[in-house]
Amino acid sequence: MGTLLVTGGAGFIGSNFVHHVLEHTDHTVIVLDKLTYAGNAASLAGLPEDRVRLVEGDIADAALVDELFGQVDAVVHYAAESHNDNSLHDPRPFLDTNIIGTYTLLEAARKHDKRFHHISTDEVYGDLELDDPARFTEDTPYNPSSPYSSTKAGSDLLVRAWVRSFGVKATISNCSNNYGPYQHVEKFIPRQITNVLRGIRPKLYGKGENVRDWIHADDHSSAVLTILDKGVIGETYLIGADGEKDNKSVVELILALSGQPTDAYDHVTDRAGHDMRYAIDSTKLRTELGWTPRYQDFEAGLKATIDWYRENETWWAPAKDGVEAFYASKGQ
Ligand code: NAD
Ligand code: TDX
Repeated sequence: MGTLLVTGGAGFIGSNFVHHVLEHTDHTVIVLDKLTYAGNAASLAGLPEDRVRLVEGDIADAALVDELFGQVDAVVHYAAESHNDNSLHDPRPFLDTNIIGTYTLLEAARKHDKRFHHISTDEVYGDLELDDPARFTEDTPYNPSSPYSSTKAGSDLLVRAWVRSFGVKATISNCSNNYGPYQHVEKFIPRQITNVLRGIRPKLYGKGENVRDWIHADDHSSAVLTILDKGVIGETYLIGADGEKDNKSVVELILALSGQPTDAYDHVTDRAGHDMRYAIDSTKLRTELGWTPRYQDFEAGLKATIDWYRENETWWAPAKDGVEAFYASKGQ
């Protein structure tokens, strides 16, 4: 039992992790979150106040970070600028948070000698061809495509350097695309679900052939707890649940599960530099640390996610119009 500092714990995956930790462990949690457009204190509503404290602040604020590292046993670092489309529009915040923010945390981990787990993405490996049987492994060379993924790649390399040069007790995980509750409506699955709920046609970039390897956010959380518990310092673990789907199939499934005709969507302008396919081989995590995902049925997980958005309109509605106006300005 101990206290975890969770950066970005008011975001999508971070808040799912906080819920998971409260349910499955005795840890207490301090969330450090800047509450950017992507952070939402409401994602932590209802959790016991004696076990979760939200501190509003920036991971690049060295004095605040230093103070908080003195109060915890370990740190799990989710905070990031996370959306590829935003990084194509305005890359600067991605450098500030993903690079300088991670650097600031690593310096505190070094000073306080605290266990540090860095959350990253499969996008650092670039993309795969549709007809390539290969999947990403921990040995795949880094080859990021977007300003977002290149700053995540940079942050991973900083972590590796701080382990090797300064002996920081860090691990890294690179996970595939997450879905589940509390995901911002700018992202693919919640955008299409809330479009259907609002009577707007879903928007598919390009032909919709691009493949993503979907994992439920709760499975990502259990994998991170496993790595915190049993991971070897200095190691990287890929997290994935064998959930490859092309975007067109996902839109069609959302429409079918919502009782709509499966062709009731629009093709819109493609994303610049759009990665074709991501696919994770998570053998190392499964065999060396004994992790397995719980959500094997994508259709059931997607249906539960659609139900969550239907029942939680007050959570997502304030962001919806602004997001759609932004996309409309880009023909998307
Ligand atoms: P998100 O955008 O939903 O949440 C990010 C959170 O970080 C928000 O609460 C935001 O307020 C906070 N934040 C941003 N800048 C900050 C700063 N300077 N200081 C403190 N807090 C700040 O993102 P997400 O989808 O939950 O992603 C979380 C992490 O998981 C990221 O590191 C991302 O790279 C990684 N990841 C995401 C996915 C995915 O499918 N979404 C997949 C693999 C890895
Ligand atoms: O309206 C849309 N239509 C569409 O076809 C949107 C928003 C997206 N797409 C496509 C683009 C991608 O091929 O859907 C796919 C998924 O898009 P996003 O939800 O933006 O995710 P992606 O770019 O794959 O990145 C996500 O997974 C890896 C997260 O946003 C990252 O933070 C994570 O690192």
